[in-house]
Amino acid sequence: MLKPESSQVFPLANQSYISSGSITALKALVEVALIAVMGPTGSGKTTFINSVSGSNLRVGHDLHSCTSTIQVAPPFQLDGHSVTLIDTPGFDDADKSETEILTEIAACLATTYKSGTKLAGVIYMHRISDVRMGGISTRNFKMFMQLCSDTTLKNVVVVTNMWGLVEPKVGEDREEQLASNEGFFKLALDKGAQMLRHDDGTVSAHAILRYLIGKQPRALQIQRKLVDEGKDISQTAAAGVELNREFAEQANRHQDELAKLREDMTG
Ligand SMILES: Nc1nc2c(ncn2[C@@H]2O[C@H](COP(=O)(O)OP(=O)(O)OP(=O)(O)O)[C@@H](O)[C@H]2O)c(=O)[nH]1
Ligand SMILES: [Mg+2]
Repeated sequence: MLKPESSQVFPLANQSYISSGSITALKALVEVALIAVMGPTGSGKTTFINSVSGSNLRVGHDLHSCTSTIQVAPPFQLDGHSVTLIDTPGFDDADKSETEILTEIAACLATTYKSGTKLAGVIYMHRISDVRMGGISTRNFKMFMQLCSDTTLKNVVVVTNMWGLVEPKVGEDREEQLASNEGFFKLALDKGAQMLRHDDGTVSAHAILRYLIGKQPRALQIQRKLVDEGKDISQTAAAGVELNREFAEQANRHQDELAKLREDMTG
């Protein structure tokens, strides 16, 4: 009677039977979830990332912006997913212009998309302790919205944090205003974005991440424009808003200088 070769009967027991292709396939069984965290400077993006990923990225405790370049936290496991969080600088960074920040974020998003990884979602942090949704906050959110598109808003969570700094009733009233005012988050929520609370602990942070990792990963508008359509950053809607403003500011500065020159010449 023929004895079967042990390696044929138990092929996987033999190391040489596990090809590099199989290893890649096995690795793919662990779902990869890439999530970007955005929001104004000081809104708690890095603190949130450190609390769930166990990383030790630098957190700012003074008035100056802290995270000035994009940083990627080491991956961690959650519900069978390997979660990687991308920390971003706020568009209102103290040291860089909105155009510079936009270019950096866009380049990072384009690189990950080119490598075949779509975003499971995007978190937009907002401090519920903010007394006003002022010009800077509104502008930050507008820039953020330009990066997404209506179809990807389903993969967006507006996270309110710093609840411990406000009376619960005050926070709830603000949350209601933020959700119902078209100048704030209402339009995004109407199109599928979700608003969730984060209370400093990992329980709420995990709930937020679980909501996103269960979603079908999608490409953001800026990724499709830059990679699929081969456009330059200056040809995207996000850059359009920003560059128009910078040009307008430049024109105003030149007008002022011209007026001063005329005054000097006639006076
Ligand atoms: N009470 C409270 N404080 C927080 C929370 N999250 C962050 N902070 C504090 O807020 C400050 C700013 O936090 P960061 O995590 O550096 O904020 P950031 O959004 O990364 O800021 P930039 O890197 O400048 O864009 C720090 O002093 C944190 O300790 C929170 O959920 N509750
Ligand atoms: Mg930071």
